[in-house]
Amino acid sequence: MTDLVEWLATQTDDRELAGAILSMAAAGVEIGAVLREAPIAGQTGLAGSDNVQGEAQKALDVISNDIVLNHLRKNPAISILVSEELDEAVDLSIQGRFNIATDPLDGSSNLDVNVTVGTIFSVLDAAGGLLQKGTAQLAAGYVAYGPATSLVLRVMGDTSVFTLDAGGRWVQTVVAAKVPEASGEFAINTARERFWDAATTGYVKESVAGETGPAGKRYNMRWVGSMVADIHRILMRGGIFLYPLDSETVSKGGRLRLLYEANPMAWLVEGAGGKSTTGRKGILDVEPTGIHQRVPVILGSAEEVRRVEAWYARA
Ligand code: P6P
Repeated sequence: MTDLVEWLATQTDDRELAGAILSMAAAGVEIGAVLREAPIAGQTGLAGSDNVQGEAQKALDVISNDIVLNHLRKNPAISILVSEELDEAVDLSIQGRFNIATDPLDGSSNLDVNVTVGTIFSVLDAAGGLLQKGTAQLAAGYVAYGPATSLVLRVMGDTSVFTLDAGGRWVQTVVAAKVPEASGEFAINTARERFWDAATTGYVKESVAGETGPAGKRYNMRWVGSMVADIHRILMRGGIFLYPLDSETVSKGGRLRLLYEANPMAWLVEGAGGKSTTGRKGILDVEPTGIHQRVPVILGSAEEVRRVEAWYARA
């Protein structure tokens, strides 16, 4: 079976770009090992600090961020790190060619109940600075710490999936992920219904109306509350993920972050034939204004995303 190093050689001739990706993959291996033992080490609790978002940091958020920093500091090709866990961007190497934006441990509120969480990352050309549109990404990926430890990665071509084997080697298990065009599964936090706009309300109501409703088919709902887990399911079997703008998040621009959640996930989903939108425009076309900027996130099966876009067009 093909491994990560062999596959990267087929995706880019740029050895330093491959090296930047391998540094994040190596951080993922180390973070996964820490997570597997965390309940024993008593590390699933709070760190006693807040991140720039004002969210209480888990001890493992801080530990994961430190692991990423340690791996990137050792790679002279990495210029700047943007992390959800750090208020400011960190300068790592003056001659570095790449910037990395990462959420080192997304979904960490699920750690104490042993639900899949992940490390999300985006690779940008340092020459373009930090605030580049998602279309400018050179690569993006995530590590999903689940029953298996999976690395989902896209350079410029297909979105591929690797599984960590017992020897610590990333073995390719999906050559080219394909998000089915149609799906009968949506992922949204329905407890937020009272905050939804007309488009979100219309799309969900149409979906739950089932076979006799306007959508003409039965839907199921899944919401893990861990973006990596929800997106991985969609990449593997289709579906649509919605964290739309609502009356409570509108003042902040949304809930999820553009540089290190929305952009990398949109890059991966679109590389597998899916679609992404803020409701009004493609996520990858959003012009960033800040390193911790938030955006509405709707992505997954193209047919479903188009249905949501049609609701926004009517609104
Ligand atoms: P809610 C986790 O905190 C996260 O950032 C994403 O991983 C996840 O999709 C979302 O927030 C969950 O949000 O509204 O269910 O708490």
